[in-house]
Amino acid sequence: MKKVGIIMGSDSDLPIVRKAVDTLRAFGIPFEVHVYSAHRTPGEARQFAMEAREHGFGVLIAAAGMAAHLAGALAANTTLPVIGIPCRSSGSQGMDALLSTVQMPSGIPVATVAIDGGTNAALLAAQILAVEDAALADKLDEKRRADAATVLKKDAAIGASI
Ligand code: RP5
Repeated sequence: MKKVGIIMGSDSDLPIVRKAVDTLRAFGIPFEVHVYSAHRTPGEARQFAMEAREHGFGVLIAAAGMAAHLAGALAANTTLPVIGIPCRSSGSQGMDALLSTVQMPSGIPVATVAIDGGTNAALLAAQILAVEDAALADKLDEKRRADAATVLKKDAAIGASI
């Protein structure tokens, strides 16, 4: 199976990245985690993206806060799908990172998940890999069924608690 590359702009983004890591682990998807900043280490971020395909990656996830250019900077240097996680790390509640990540110019797409959306970033990465992996697609279907069952259990219980 192709690997998922998870890049964060700072180790202060780790609590959000942890959610993505836990989700990928639960599905048995191989991954690598790195700290490369679009601003502080632009050369390393660029090189990682340029070599990602030949190094066996299928999807990249970029987590960054504030003026969050990491996802876009990676996307500029690869045609692998790039998923951006805007992180809440300033007084702007993550809106700064959301707009910086989502407002890409035409030609260089970034699939942006919710502010601090580490779990969905990993699920989207899994769904992309599952296009060519039937066993992984089955695992994703099973998770959807389990999640639905959890909601229906809550529905059954809600009447009694009100
Ligand atoms: C961004 O600036 C990082 O992704 C992080 O969310 C934010 C703050 O970084 P630190 O000052 O905590 O290293 O580039």
